Amino acid sequence: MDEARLKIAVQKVGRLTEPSLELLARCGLQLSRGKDQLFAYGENMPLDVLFVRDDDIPDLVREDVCDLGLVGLNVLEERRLALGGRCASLESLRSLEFGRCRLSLAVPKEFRYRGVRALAGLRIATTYPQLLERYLRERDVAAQIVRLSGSVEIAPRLGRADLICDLVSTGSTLEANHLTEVETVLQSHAVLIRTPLPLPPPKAEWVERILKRIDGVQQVRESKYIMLHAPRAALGEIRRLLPGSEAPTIIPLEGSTDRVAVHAVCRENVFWETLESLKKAGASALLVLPVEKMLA
Ligand code: PRT
Ligand code: ZN
Repeated sequence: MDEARLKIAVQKVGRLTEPSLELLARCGLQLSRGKDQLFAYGENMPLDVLFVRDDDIPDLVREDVCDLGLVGLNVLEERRLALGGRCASLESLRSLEFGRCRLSLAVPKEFRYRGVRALAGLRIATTYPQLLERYLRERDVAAQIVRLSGSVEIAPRLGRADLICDLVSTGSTLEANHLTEVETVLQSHAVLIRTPLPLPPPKAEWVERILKRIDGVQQVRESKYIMLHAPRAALGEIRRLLPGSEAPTIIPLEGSTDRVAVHAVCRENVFWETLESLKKAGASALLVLPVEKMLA
């Protein structure tokens, strides 16, 4: 493998695979091979993708096999805790908008939940023993942690635990297993992590470029470009109404002394209500466009 090229670890098959590849594609990366293989070559950037199990990503990055990784905060934090101080240098560069979920405590429907403190002496099944242990320790609760490698949601029914600590997104898995969510242990989302070792300048520069592009991608999701015509006298009110915009561009209109064109980037979604208010304030010829790319 070429040492001058960056390597990023991405989940091979799973919930993070598609959004991770989409993010990289939106950052401009064109990959030469399908995701079924272990490795994909970046054709237009010195960035290659290594497809692995998500649980391996923190160590691949920590051990400098990969320079970057896209992984759930839940997996990263669990590994950090398991390694103690040895993992402290594993730096999370960006919080990403995908992979949102929470690690929660959930009890069987018939369980009479009376707060965390009342869990002392009970058995809690989880695949996240470190995060659960920290949560319980911080609250001074002496419960027993039952470490499982999967199918946590059926542990209470099998008599292996009194309650569970598992990832939840929509809640339908809990519902299907007659469990009720009672506490959040960790709010999670995907993160971009980097090697703790310093990178040679060309690689470090590419990491900076990629970070800027990621910021751009994350910003444009909600951003809109808005164009309208307005009487000069209404500009104050119109600027006040434009959601999350910086200084707009004001352009004179040919053949008109009192009307101008206003162009602005709004870093929030523009709703119909906003357009209606703008119209009421005197705006006309309103146009809202999606923003494709943004570089601060
Ligand atoms: O093979 P590999 O080890 O790579 O995959 P995996 O099975 O460990 O991971 P995968 O693909 O299930 O999840 C990868 C990452 O996605 C997790 O580490 C989280 O960061 C994130 N994520 C987001 C989730 C969920 N949402 C999620 N809902 N991971 C798992 N779940 C599971 C949860 O464990 C439960 O079984 O989905 C079920 C609950 O979902 P709801 O929607 O019914 O609440
Ligand atoms: Zn996994």
